[in-house]
Amino acid sequence: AHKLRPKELLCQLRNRLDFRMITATDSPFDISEWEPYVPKGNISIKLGRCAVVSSAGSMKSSHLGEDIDSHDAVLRFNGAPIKGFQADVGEKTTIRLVNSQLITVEEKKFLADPQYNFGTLILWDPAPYHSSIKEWYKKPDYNFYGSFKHYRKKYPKQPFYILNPHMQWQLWDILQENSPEDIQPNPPSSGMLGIVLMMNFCDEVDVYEYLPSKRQTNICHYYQKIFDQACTMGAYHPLLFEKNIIKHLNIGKDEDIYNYGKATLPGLRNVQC
Ligand code: NCC
Repeated sequence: AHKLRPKELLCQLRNRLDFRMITATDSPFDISEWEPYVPKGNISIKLGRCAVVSSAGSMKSSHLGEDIDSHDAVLRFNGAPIKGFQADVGEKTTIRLVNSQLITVEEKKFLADPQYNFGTLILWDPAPYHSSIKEWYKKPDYNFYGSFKHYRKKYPKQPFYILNPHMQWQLWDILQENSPEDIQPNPPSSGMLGIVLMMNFCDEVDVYEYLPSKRQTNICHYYQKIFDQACTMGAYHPLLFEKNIIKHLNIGKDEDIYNYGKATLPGLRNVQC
């Protein structure tokens, strides 16, 4: 497979990805049972300089907190904590992208831990390859409906969206087309989904410790003592291929990747296609 030039790749991302969130008019969410819980309209946020904070173990002792918080908006993933880690990961949270596994398997914690009450929540669930919303709804990877409704009932004022299931496979297709080998037939990681979402919302995106720095470690997360190389290189998710694409799109300096694990990506809004 031939790699597209960065510019062409950015246009593919801009033109082929459906960034919309599920709304109350999307069947089968258009029934009365869902009416109190599903947002009426799509997410509308326009942001300047943004940061995406990976959950990698190499965030630990990075002292990147201040740099991260200097951005207009910050995106974090799943259960990644702030408390006790401010110096390394900052404390601003504008968007938290959570997978359906987290909110179902860890529902109690999700409903009780105040760290989830900041900013906008966006949920995603692995869908069958290019399935319709209706097909996916019948067999979600994790049945998140109960937990989503419980959270919405408890915190009705907090914006909480569900990402449409088309995007993950539109993105997967672009990853496959631009990779030299067959990639895992599973959706991209939360990391990759969060990065492209921020590229859609923001003028510029700094991504931290997604491309590993000199601090690279087999410690999976900065907040847990679990050792697993697959966390950085990927097992279920085509993480290695995602990272190759992000490296290809980086407009920052290579030294910034080495020293800070920092890659800089242009927002999609300003790309001329
Ligand atoms: O671990 P996870 O990911 O929550 O991490 C968020 C994103 O950070 C990037 N990352 C993480 C660790 C690391 N060493 N290097 C990294 O680059 C990845 O881009 C990752 O996506 C997920 O993608 O949603 C994932 O979620 C966890 C888990 O479901 C949640 O943490 C909730 O408990 C998955 N772990 C397991 O299923 C055991 C993980 O595979 C993917």
